[in-house]
Amino acid sequence: MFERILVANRGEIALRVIRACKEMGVGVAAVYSRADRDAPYLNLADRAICIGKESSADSYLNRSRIIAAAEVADVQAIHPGYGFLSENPEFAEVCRSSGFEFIGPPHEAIRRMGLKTEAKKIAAAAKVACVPGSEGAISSNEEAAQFARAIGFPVLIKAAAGGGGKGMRVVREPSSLVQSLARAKAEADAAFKNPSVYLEKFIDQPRHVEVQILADSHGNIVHCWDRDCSLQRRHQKLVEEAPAASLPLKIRSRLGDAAVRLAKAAGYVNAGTCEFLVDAQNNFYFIEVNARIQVEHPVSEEVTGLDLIKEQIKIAAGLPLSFKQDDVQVRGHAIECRINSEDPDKDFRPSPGRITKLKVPGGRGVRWDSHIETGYVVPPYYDSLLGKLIVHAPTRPEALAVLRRALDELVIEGVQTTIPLHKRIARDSDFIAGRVDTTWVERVLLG
Ligand code: MV4
Repeated sequence: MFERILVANRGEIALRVIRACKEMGVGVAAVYSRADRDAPYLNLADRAICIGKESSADSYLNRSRIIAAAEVADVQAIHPGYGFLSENPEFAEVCRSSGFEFIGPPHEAIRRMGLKTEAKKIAAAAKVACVPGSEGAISSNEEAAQFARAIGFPVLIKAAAGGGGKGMRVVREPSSLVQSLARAKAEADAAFKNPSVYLEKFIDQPRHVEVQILADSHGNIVHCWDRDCSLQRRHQKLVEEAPAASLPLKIRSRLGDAAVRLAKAAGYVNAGTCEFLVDAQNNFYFIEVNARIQVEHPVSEEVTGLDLIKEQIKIAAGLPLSFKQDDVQVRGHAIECRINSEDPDKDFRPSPGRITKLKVPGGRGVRWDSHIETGYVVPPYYDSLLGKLIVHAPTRPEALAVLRRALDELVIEGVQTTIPLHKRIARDSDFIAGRVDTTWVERVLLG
């Protein structure tokens, strides 16, 4: 096992990794930007190293500063958390060529999964159902028209280097295809420095279901079942739950098997997620792989009993998985609410500032993953996640009851938060009945 690792991230996920290291007896060094110098979690690390000014570009995205910090702290491995450099293949490569293990997939796998067209080709070869569309990037207007005619309108143009909803464009009729294609390519080039786009049939009001996988460096791969992440606003997830309540076990088993086949075919190692769209008839279609640990990993931890961060560290250290697929069983139901410092009344505008009062919920079935405390100042430079409220109970109705009372206990003053929105969701009859999809928040709740 590693003697010491570096956490190349901030906020709640930095604290999450620090906690895992302490429990494992692994030393841990943290990095911080000038904006985070007073962050309380830094005191829980063995040491903390300043890597630059407030802006992400000068700190958490600065590869050479992070490598320099790893050298100073004399660590053997680097955990990237999520966001920032977590899915940057060049960073993963630089870590390894500088003599540090990257706690994540091999850089080749990150690069392949970063191109959605590549990921889909691997999925198709592994007999994983994909959304009908172009096999690979579109090379001409004629080719686009042919595919669109074959699959039928509406179609969706997606950026090959995109993901997470960035660079998507719906085309409703043949007459607007050529212009939409030109605009999508220009946008993709500007956003991702890659003009490549592909085409998919537009799935109407899908649910978003994803499968957590763990792969060790000895060829063992398991899935850790599914999460439903359909509750989103502008591609920002609000609520996630495990298992996917609306799906029968049969479909969930097939999803898990598909994710494992895909991970095998991709040469995937470490923790990852296969994302699927599920239509109203429970047909599922693979869309992309997230080559990192995700914000919502705790709901899978709660229902499986696994510690996914510890598993990531053990895998990176070369240890084989200590369990088999049959050992990964789902117990009960877990729900996570992302608590952001945003103002739902002002179009979810970020609401940075000082936390003047904090009361954290507790009791049976409640987990609070957060780096904040009373007096903490939420900086304006980074994403606005304050913490994650995770509940776990034997059944979904019981988990909802725990969630409602935990949200009522949670008090955050000094900044605006998404707590009132979560209180509405947790009492909404559609949500309680599981009658939601990826369009529900904007179409019904906020519509
Ligand atoms: C789609 C789709 C409908 N049809 N693909 C958005 C995020 C990215 N991961 C994929 N996304 C979508 N792809 C086809 N062929 C609808 C979405 C989508 C969505 C997906 C997951 C979660 C929330 C979403 C919100 C709007 C659209």
